[in-house]
Amino acid sequence: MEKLFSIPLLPMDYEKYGALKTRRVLSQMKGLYLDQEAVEKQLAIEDPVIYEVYELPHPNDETDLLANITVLYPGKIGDEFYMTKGHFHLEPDTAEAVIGIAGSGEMLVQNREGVLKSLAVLPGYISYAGGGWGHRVVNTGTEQLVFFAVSGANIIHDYDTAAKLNFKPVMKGEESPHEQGQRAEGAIK
Ligand code: M6P
Ligand code: ZN
Repeated sequence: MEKLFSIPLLPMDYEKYGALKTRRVLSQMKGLYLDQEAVEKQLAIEDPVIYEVYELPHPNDETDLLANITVLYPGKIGDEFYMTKGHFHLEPDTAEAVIGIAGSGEMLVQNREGVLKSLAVLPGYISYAGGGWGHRVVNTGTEQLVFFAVSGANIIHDYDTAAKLNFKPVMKGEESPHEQGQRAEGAIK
């Protein structure tokens, strides 16, 4: 494959360019929500799509980049906003950068010692999580949250560590790490 491509971020017709679409529904991630009663109540009605990931075509080679666009739907399970599963990168534990395209949300980042911070996911923002920071994106708005994420092409997603740390889900009406002054904004530390 030629290691060259150029794709418009909008409109969201990435499949036309060979992107692989993966759909994540609530039943595939139900253990991650704190309010299990709300999960069961929702599943008894329907199993909603929480997010879709479009993986742009890339060679799975250590010299390349994994470039994904995620569409995270607005909504809540009980008081907890819709969110991605969240993961760490196993070796090579490389960084990930997220660029907001539409909507509003947060990237919660947590290291293996459990320190939790939050980065903005908004149009015009780039948020960078260095190696060692597990990450989960939460849609705190009322529109679709669309973001572009890029990391090393040969990363291995580690969902188990993230599930054990159980990134704190962000709840409506509750102070997020943003408001608690833990927002890692601006300076590169
Ligand atoms: C972003 C990237 C991907 C990830 C996706 C969904 O696009 O971080 O690597 O797969 O979000 O996140 P998760 O895999 O944690 O559900
Ligand atoms: Zn990642």
